[in-house]
Amino acid sequence: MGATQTVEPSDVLVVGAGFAGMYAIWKLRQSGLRVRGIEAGADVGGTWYWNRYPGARCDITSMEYSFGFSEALQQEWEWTEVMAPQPEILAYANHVADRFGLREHIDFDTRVTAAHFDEDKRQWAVSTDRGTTYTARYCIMATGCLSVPNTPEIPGQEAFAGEVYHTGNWPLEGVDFSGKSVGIIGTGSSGVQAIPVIARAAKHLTVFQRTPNYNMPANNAPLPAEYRERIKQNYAAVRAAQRLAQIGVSEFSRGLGGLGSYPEPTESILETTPEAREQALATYGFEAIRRYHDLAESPEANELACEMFREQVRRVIDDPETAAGLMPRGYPFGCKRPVIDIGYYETFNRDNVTLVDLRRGGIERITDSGVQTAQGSFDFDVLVYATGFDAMTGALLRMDIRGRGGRTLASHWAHGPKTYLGLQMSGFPNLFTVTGPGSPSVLSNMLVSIEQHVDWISDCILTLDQQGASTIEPTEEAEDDWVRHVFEIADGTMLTAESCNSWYLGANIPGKPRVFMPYVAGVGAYRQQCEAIVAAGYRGFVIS
Ligand code: FAD
Ligand code: N01
Repeated sequence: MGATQTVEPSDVLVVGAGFAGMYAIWKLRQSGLRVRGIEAGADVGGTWYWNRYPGARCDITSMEYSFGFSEALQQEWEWTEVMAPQPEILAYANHVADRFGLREHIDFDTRVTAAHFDEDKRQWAVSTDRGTTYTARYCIMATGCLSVPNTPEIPGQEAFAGEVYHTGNWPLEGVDFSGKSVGIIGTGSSGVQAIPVIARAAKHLTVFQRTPNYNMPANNAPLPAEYRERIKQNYAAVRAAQRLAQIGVSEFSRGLGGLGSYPEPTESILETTPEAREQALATYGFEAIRRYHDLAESPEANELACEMFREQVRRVIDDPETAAGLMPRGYPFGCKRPVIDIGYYETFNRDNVTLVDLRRGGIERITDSGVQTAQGSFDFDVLVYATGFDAMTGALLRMDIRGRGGRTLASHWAHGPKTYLGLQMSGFPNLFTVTGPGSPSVLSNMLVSIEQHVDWISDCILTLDQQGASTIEPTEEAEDDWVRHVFEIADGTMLTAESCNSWYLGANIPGKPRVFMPYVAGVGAYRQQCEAIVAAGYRGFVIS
């Protein structure tokens, strides 16, 4: 594999030092295993290390988007906002690394380029861009679902003479926008978070929007000390509830003060009158459509809600043409990951912000001074790509991963990702993925899913060691059945609608197979299946 230096063997290699890799290193070391972490970045934090763009923050309550494995940790850490900003989440990651002494077990600034399974030695050989080769019995890919920024290929890209940034790979030292004109491409979660903040800092901001979203207000706020204490006192119950909840967020946040929560969906929109809908809009604004429980049940119900949403855009935006440009159309509410915002729509009422609705004429090329579209050219000093990620499979497929018989992961996944439980692939023994495709993953509170996967993997490795076994991998049949199951339960829902071009489906990357990747049954139901499979002697796996 062209390596020049071999590192001392480990029991387990962990690739990636975001929350998944950090927890995996801690957990497996608790069991006395020799563990080595390898991370492309210069420090821990993963998502929160790379995504330093202005406005970045989580969109679920931080009291829940945090580790539950250590009572001392969750009692000592003080979140200051309902949804913590990126610097605070990164500080938390650093605190976890310091507290549990993780850094000494991680090689930073090191990117894994290949991982090959040696069938004779029954071990993985992992090579890196530093020319090092690591070997281990087990390899855990904690490489992240949203860790490969996507920069779309647009003609003329290299010609732009100003500064260029991507939200998913933001400079450590930050960016000074003062006195500068800025163009931003993309209005997904990253763009929607960054746009209001950049608009306040820059001389002028031009927003290139291809698809408007159904954005919801974040309802962020400073975290009252009393609320924080109540959650802390109830943490055991909060964590237990998360593990069984549909998306890994407990009802406690709502019960304990209603912070960061949405209205309960208690009504049928199909049974409302126009007057009742008007009343709901007047009372709840954009969140009015959260009140209805039947939006997923029929296209008619969904479209009624979408029309309410557009009406609210009309009311909030001063300029009718800009309002029309911000109105989502032609795809259902709920088919993409919900986007939460803080003052996004109001930003378009500022004098220094211009919306370019690309539905009226798309981007043709990037020039030395800006962007040329079919509706005119726009010049600026700084270009920001908020164009998302090659999600879920991107980080794994960028490595040359080879299992039994030299079979590549790229060929195994040629028609879309195939896994058993999102944890393992047939023909790739002792290789594990954390929050891999085929698990609830990005449809859940990721910290809850990360802890569940790492615990499962850790138990699995210890079980093998106790049995004196050396390899585990799923059967092809179990993998095929799981892939079919994952597809079947998503099929027919809004998530897979023809009109939906979400990254869940890989639709944001040209040429990527259109396959719905996460598992929609929910965190609790999935956990129960994982546990039942273990209880049945690792049903669907071959242990040898
Ligand atoms: P990551 O944090 O992505 O870490 C993976 C690490 O692997 C990275 O550091 C990367 O450098 C490294 N790596 C990848 N490939 C290689 C390689 N070949 N060699 C070496 N190292 C490699 N989820 C939620 O549940 N709630 C939220 O509110 C939320 N907000 C988010 C906001 C943003 C801006 C983004 C981008 C994502 C958000 N997510 C959220 C999802 C988030 O990715 C997860 O919550 C979580 O942080 C993922 O942790 P991870 O360790 O699995 O992956
Ligand atoms: O990426 P996205 P993101 N020309 O793929 C546009 C998590 N996250 O980084 O919709 C013009 O959602 C693209 O347009 P379209 C969260 O899971 C969470 O924003 O394809 N435009 C879209 O508008 C999230 O879902 C938070 O038509 C182009 C945008 O770029 C995930 O990360 C914050 C284009 C990409 O949106 C990804 O979010 C941030 C082109 N050629 C991220 N190519 C929280 O708040 C792409 N676009 C927790």
